[in-house]
Amino acid sequence: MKKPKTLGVVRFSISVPKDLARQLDQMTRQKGYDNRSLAVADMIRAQLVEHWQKYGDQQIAGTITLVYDHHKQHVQAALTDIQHDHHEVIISTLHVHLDHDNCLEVLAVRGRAAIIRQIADELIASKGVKHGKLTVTSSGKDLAA
Ligand code: NI
Repeated sequence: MKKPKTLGVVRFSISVPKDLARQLDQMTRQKGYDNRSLAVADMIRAQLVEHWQKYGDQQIAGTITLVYDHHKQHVQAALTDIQHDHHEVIISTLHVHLDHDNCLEVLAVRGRAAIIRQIADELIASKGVKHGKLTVTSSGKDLAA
């Protein structure tokens, strides 16, 4: 196993209510972290990814999930048009025929946060799309391990 890096580590103390600390320790154990610091570091990373998604324009990666009825007029053509317009950001797609009417499409995306939000909004707002969701993660480049 890789030795944990100690170089470049910053140690700081925070004060939280006793019950909150107890709940943190409980979650740390339940999630299988070796210690509180590892759990808190992951929580910080999760918050950073969420923050960048909302406010920043970092390179992010993620998935756009869509459910639509392919019988609805033009929905498939409209979705394909949008995907071709952004082929440099949409790096992979998965299409599943859920049943006779419904399709599930999952698009893997990577690019600037603002562009990805815009593409997701456009796809989700397309006529015929019943449900859509953008899930964002980090491209890994800006996030310290
Ligand atoms: Ni289908």
